[in-house]
Amino acid sequence: APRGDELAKAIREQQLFLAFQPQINLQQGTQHGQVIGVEALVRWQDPQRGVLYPDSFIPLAEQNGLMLPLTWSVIELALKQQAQWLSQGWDLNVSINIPAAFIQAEGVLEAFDQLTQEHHAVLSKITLELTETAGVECLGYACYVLKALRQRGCTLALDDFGTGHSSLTQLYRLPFSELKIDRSFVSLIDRDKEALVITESIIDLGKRLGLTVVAEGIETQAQFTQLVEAGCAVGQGYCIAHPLTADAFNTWMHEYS
Ligand code: G
Ligand code: G
Ligand code: MN
Ligand code: NA
Repeated sequence: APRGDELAKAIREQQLFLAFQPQINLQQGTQHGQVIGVEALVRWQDPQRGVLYPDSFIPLAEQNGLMLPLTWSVIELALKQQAQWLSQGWDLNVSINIPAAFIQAEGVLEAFDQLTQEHHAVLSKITLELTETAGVECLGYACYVLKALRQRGCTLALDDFGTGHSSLTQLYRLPFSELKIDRSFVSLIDRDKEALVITESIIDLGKRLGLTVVAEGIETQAQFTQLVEAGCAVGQGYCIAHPLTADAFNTWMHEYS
């Protein structure tokens, strides 16, 4: 297994890269609905081990105090990629996974502004998918930062909704405009009546609160259809596309329409 010092070196030497999973408009009712954007998912190109996935190094980053540099690296890659797509005429939203504690780090806004300018990114097409928000009060500095990011045009999404760390309380306390239904519900809706009822209720709740509801982990045609019928706005998952490297995403986009 990789060690903390190896991960620190990997971050410094820019061995992290992003995979992009397309997110499409579900309300056109076809698996070829409009591509709204992508979720950026971090990977580590290790010279010895090959490509490593977040489950094998995010916990390591947490244990070694590396979440801050890792997250900055991801943000910079995501902003660069968004600007690159914009320059080729693709007006895509890019969603980035952000551990909520990150928002409380000193100088977040200044660093965001600096990176945005440097890479000519457009924050109105950036979504911050916040996870582990339980420790974040919408008070003081964290709330100020979230509101300032919203003012700059960022969309704030509550990720993994419905699981232990992502609850109604969080939805109520923080200024979200998007809600992501956790894969653990979506993966069951074609087999389990209760999972379907819960998912439909989350979609209703989100709509009534004026939130954009996004379903992740859509794997089957049946799941897709049930989400469309329940009125879910946006979806991603293997039945639409796997997470893709930037090159593979390019090819996929050209073949998709
Ligand atoms: O890409 P994959 O399905 O292997 O991701 C596994 C987990 O790692 C998911 O829960 C995902 O949210 C998380 N993850 C993926 N990319 C990032 C990232 O850039 N930052 C953080 N903090 N988590 C990520
Ligand atoms: O927790 P988060 O939503 O960030 O997790 C996204 C992760 O889920 C990505 O790492 C991605 O590889 C994975 N993923 C994406 N689509 C599917 C899917 O349809 N099924 C499963 N099992 N995993 C998926
Ligand atoms: Mn996510
Ligand atoms: Na999730």
